[in-house]
Amino acid sequence: MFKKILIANRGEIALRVIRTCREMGIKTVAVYSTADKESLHVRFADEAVCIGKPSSVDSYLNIPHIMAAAEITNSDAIHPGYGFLAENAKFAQICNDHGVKFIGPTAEMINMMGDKVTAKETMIKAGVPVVPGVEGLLESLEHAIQSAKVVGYPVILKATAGGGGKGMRVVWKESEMEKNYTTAKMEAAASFKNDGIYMEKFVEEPHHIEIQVAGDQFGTVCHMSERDCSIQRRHQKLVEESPSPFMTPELREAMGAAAIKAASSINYEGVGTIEFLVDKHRNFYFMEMNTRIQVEHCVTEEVISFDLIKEQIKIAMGEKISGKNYFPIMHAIECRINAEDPYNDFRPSPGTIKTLNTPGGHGVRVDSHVYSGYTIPPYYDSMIAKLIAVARTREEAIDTMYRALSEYIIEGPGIKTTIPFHLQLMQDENFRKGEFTTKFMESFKMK
Ligand code: MV4
Repeated sequence: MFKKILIANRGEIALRVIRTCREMGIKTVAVYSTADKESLHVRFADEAVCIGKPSSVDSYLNIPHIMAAAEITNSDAIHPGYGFLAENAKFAQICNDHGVKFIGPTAEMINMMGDKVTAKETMIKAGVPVVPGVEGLLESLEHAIQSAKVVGYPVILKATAGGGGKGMRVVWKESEMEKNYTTAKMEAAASFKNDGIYMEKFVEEPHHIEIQVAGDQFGTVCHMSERDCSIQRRHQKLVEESPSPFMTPELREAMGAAAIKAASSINYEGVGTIEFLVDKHRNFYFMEMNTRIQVEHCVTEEVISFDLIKEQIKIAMGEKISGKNYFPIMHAIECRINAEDPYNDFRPSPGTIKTLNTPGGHGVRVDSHVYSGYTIPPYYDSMIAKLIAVARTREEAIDTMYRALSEYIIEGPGIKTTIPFHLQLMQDENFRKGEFTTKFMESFKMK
């Protein structure tokens, strides 16, 4: 039904979407900033339109420029990828109002899940377990102090318009409430133009486990099992895997059912992710829903052998999904290769790649937009590749990953990457045992 899809993104995800479109016989339109003129997504798309200057606000976030590109190319649909406009309800609405199908949920669904307090209230109504706390927004400092007495310290303050960890504050005792409440509110106002904050019990040393879901336009929802994303640093994921080493068949059954309940409660259309915190007793709590394809979708694709981008496009075209759930038949691990220096606080280190050797062989997948001679622009995020290892067992997947990382050469003046970090992680005793929580990176030291 779609003849042509415009991809409102760049980098590896733009390439990823182009690849599936090719396989489906759908024409593609790349949009690009002047900084990305030489990018592979521009080269591999059937058509390409320059949409502005390097800065994201002038290009990949510029709705009028993107809509103009969709119009002049006669595109049927827009794939937003992740980041940029992927969870912008206004953009989704504008696309659909202009007769260009937004490949993703409706503006209403994005809004509902984008406001975390609304999302939590919706989940409570649907019977999905949420982190204990106070319902609704905090009305005042006095309200925060009284609420914390009920919830019990430690508590965490979060921005309702936030997500992904921005503007969060942990409060350990009452004497620390005032300064944390004030800074959380100020940060929320500055970052999201919305100073609404809410309170939860702070779950100590949780696992971050998310469930992939898909829903069609006819109300059918299924889940595709979990990804463990506990290896994060400053709320940036570094490694994701599926299945989670912390998972049990019973927990997967329960979390899968809760995720389906969550997505069904809003008649969710598209692929999405339900993020849960899981405590040491394997109690799980809804945290937020991501209404987009995620960076780490590849690990799910590999363990269930399924093209999630194809599924997104089919759902957007109005096809029905089967409704059966998917369970891992393989083990996959993804390492994010960023142009960052792991010996120097993961500081971004862009530059021009002079030497590139990409790993391959059995059980190796590389999703990347870089090539020898490519200049990593300083304007966007620093992820330059995703390296995914797939095997029948976790142990073998780690061995394959280590081998692949050892073959990976990315060199150029000033360029540092996260490869040395991943090599050390794959040899870490606790990681190999599958013993890690979201606190893991706080104590990880590079050798
Ligand atoms: C929490 C939490 C503990 N208790 N909420 C961080 C990202 C954002 N989505 C929510 N986050 C957390 N919320 C409660 N009630 C701990 C974190 C958290 C975290 C979560 C997932 C992965 C890494 C993390 C690192 C620090 C804190």
